[in-house]
Amino acid sequence: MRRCGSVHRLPVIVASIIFSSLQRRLPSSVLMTHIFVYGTLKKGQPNYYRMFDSTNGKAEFLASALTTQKYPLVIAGEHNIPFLLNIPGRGHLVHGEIYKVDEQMLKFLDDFEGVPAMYQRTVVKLEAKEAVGQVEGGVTPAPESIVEAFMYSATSYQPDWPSLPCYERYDSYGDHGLQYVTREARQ
Ligand code: PCA
Repeated sequence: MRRCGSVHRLPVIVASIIFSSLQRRLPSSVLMTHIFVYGTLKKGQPNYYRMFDSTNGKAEFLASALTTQKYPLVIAGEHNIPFLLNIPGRGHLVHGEIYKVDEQMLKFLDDFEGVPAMYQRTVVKLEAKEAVGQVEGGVTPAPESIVEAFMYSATSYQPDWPSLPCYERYDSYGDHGLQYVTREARQ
């Protein structure tokens, strides 16, 4: 009787043990991801602090940026939530910020943004603006360079959302009077 099945599996098992122990040793910079935020996660906006709560993970500002295509950025629903609608060519070039985040922060943000029910994490092409020079553990994109990052766009939307006023730069405290209702303030 041949029992070579288990013999052949042995190198695979050994390799996967070595690989998983190596993975645990990889510096977190290897698992960093770029994310473009355009709404309440931006500097000065109501959820910004969540990106700098170390219990959520790690985030580093890299650069301000502008989408290379127009999108409608609307404020919708009873809680005045900003949503970028995945309808390229409508609305404005949208201003936001690129951050480098670790895996833990990415998981936190996916959860916080209600992926996939409320937002979906999609890839967007951006033009980097003012860079802040060298940052810890990485290099900022050169001004005017084209970079890609993840962003949270609306998973789906109500039929009237595309005809809502749209903004090129989100500000919860803007003239529109549609201040974001924080999670804590919701009934
Ligand atoms: N949070 C994400 C998507 C919209 C929002 O309020 C962001 O700031 O990009």
